Amino acid sequence: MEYYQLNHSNLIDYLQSLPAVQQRFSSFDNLDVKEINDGNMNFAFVVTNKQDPNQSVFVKQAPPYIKVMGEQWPLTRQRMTAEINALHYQSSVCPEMVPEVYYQSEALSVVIMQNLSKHAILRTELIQARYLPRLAEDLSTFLAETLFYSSGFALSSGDKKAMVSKSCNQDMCQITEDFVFTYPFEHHEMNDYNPALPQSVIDSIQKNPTVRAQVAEMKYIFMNKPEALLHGDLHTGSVMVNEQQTFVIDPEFSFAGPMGFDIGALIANLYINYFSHAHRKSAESVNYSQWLLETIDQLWYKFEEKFLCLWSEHELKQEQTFMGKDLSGDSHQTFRQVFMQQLLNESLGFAACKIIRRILGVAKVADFMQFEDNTLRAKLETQALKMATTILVNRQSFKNIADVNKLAGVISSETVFNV
Ligand code: SR1
Ligand code: MG
Repeated sequence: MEYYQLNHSNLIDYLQSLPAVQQRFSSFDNLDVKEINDGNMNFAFVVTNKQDPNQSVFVKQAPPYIKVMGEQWPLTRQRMTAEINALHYQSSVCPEMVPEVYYQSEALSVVIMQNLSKHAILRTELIQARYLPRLAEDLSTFLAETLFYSSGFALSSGDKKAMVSKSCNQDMCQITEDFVFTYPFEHHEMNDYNPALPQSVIDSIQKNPTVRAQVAEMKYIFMNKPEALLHGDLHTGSVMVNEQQTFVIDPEFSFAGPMGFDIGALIANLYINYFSHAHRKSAESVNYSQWLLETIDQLWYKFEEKFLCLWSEHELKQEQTFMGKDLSGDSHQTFRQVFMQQLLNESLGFAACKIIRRILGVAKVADFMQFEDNTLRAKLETQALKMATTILVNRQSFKNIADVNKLAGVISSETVFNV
């Protein structure tokens, strides 16, 4: 089938032609089509049976350009192939946290899936200071399962290499290389600075050789360490939640990369949200800020525990170990500790780059943009930038996440500049 764009007038006929979708609706006579304008890159629709709102599907189509920019910003449709590949992989290892795919077409770059009508975007919930008791538990499970089972600890050498070559998502990786690791750190025309952010604060990053060298190191790791099949854009806008369930959506940036990139993305966005709450003095805000730090702590420790557990269980089952027979009795333990420490350091390095790009780069986040007072926003951005540069430059010396949380607490209580 040749590619064509789905829209309000052809979508229902298209859905009705698909047996996998036919069974989702008792009738096609009274369907409501609602375009969802949240995303920047793709077209998305929710189609609902007006007579029974429980019957609904979510339709996502990648056009051969960036949706919000228009046709003059071409982008291959490879991202939908990557998303379909990732959704299948993620649901094979962690089915309870990935929306069910009903139908996919690489020719039309379309995926039709479960509509998460009872869930909300995590970023929005965090901005509204909602407590989510399952968050750390669920996200640590998602990270541990998706990262472990696509790593060289779980896959045979041949399967791992096949996974890497199948998961090249060149165009989206290029976007990340430019918009996360390059433009925010130079004076690029695409950057967008809060007018109230002092130039000295911007210069303390862009003109700081130590920071620039560390960012270059993170970019190099991003480009050269195909450790596992990543989600690739795991910020809090890629997670949907309610009090009972957590879903991870939107893996169009998926590729074989360093594990710390996914972990760091979540940590970064939780710290960004932390700085958006921690300046408030009410008891509710103090408690919520504390909950955010506990969530970050739990996310890392639960991830570490689950990842190590999957690793030992796998080796017991296979009766084969990654590093061969342990002659001294503690070589495995030593390697695992070194591995997890290195992963924590890389996660912190990536988290730092992700925080900085959301402040100096073009792609902003509502956690900070909700503040109409630019001076207040600049104060919070300055705190977050200080946090990011400190963890970036000292990432090797953090031995646990509790010390990173302590740093966040200290920075959020400092006066960063006179406002
Ligand atoms: C132009 S950069 C757009 C950003 O949005 C996506 O969510 C990715 O994070 C990407 O870097
Ligand atoms: Mg996205």
